[in-house]
Amino acid sequence: MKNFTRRQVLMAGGLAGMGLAGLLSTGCGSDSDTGFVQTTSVPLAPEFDFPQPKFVASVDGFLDTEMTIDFAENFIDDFRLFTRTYEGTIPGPTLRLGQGDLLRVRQINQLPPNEPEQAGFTHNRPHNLNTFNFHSHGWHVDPNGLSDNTFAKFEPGTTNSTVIQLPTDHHEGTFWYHPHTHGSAAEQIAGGMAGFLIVEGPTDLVPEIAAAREVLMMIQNIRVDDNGQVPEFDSSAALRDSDQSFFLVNGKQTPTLRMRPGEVQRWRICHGSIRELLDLQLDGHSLHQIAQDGLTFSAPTDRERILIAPGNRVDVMVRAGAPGTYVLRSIDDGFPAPTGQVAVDLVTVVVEGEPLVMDLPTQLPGTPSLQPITDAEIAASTAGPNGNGKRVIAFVVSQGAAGFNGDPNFETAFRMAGTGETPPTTVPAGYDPNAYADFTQQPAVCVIPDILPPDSDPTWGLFNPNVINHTLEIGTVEEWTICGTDHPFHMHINPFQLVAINGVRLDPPIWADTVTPAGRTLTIRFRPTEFTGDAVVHCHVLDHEDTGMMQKIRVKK
Ligand SMILES: [Cu+2]
Repeated sequence: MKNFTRRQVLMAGGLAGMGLAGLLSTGCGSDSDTGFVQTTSVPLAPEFDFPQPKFVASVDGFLDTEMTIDFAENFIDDFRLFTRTYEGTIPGPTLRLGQGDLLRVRQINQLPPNEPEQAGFTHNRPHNLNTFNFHSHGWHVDPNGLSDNTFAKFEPGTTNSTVIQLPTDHHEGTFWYHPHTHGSAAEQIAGGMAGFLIVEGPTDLVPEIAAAREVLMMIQNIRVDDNGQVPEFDSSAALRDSDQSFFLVNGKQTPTLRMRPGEVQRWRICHGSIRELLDLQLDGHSLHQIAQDGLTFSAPTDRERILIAPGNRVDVMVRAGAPGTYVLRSIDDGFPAPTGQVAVDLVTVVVEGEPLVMDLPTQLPGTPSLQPITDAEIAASTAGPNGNGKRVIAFVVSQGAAGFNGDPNFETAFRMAGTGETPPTTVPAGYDPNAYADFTQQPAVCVIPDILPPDSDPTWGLFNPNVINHTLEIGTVEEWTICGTDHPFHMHINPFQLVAINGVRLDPPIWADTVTPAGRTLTIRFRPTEFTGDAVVHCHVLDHEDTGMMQKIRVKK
């Protein structure tokens, strides 16, 4: 650990009576047990009983931990869940590290053997639901070997280690881990398999942030049948009458968070779910956003509402107003997209007790490891199949695709198309890749036939692990247009800069790793750095990803 982290400052400042060894041990502890996040002498909320995930933290630059993955019982009031979990809990334990730290997670797969593959098996269907791997969502790390390897398979009855070296200049902030095996991610995450990855760093040392209580909020949409078990999803992952959908925050339904009037807290919010957009707002309060997807801004941005897709994280500072009861909720008023958002109460915030005087931060360290990508660089780029640094990504939904495998549960196909060096299979009649490379007519570039001709290859545009859809080169820059649909776009390994929405420039652009078009056309720019190897881009509606809405990228030197 080269840079100071808040934990080091804590250590330097002494932890009277707290027992440093116990505090920083790799055993699990809860925040309320250890006071780990209590970094200030200011008396905060009178009773802080908000549920927080258990955590493990690195010691001397190394976090070595072990997790057992098995079915476990958890309860929402009297309703019994029986789902795949990390360590038996929803969410799994939080893993806290510093920049430059090494993470090793031994994962013991105690799940039962997978169901045998049925006749007519295709890998773009839910399958091998008890096989998983470990994805460090948002981390800029090696995608190969034991590291953030999306193609690894941890089979039932085996123990596997994930070993990830964080670069010393790695962006600090709020990230999350979850399984990412094609065919089983949605069912596993819908049952609760997700946990925070926190990378500590300079943002934690901003005085107003260091003084604020840190509150983790893992939002999970648990989708189960009436027996509390995750069903095998069909192509719409639709809920049947007997199914249940719960939005939990740290494993609880609408838990209560107490604040004192004037108290400032730092909330790390993660949408650790498989689908649905959340349009966050807190009654009567502004959300002072300091980071998106773990990437710290250079100054806070005041937001009345923040639209997040599954996979997104937002860090916000909140200053409690007058005593009273408020709700952190997601609203659905049909904006910006007519569909996709969900209205749900997430956290009840009770403001009570003696007032406090606390300040909001005005300056932030930004994310120095990310260099903005200029118009001139894009204009000069010769990267990609068109030789101009530009590509189009189109999410294509073939609804009721006639003859699509003849499977009534999967009559809708979720495809990714647009610019591609190697279209996976026969290009269907009427599809001209060059027709979608005209960047002067947005969003017309995104017009792609919904329903394919009957004689087209039904696997066209579906994930094929043997095909590299996009070859990227270290150090080059690219600009991609993500077409206006409802599918959140996530790129592994390298964050990107969202520079325009519907062709209108954002000032300033926003770094992210997941964006939601919500019916809009998005323009992103990125620069692959440091890590070569294979990874993926995909729709972060994870049942879409499992059924084929994913492409393989290869980063070369
Ligand atoms: Cu999708």
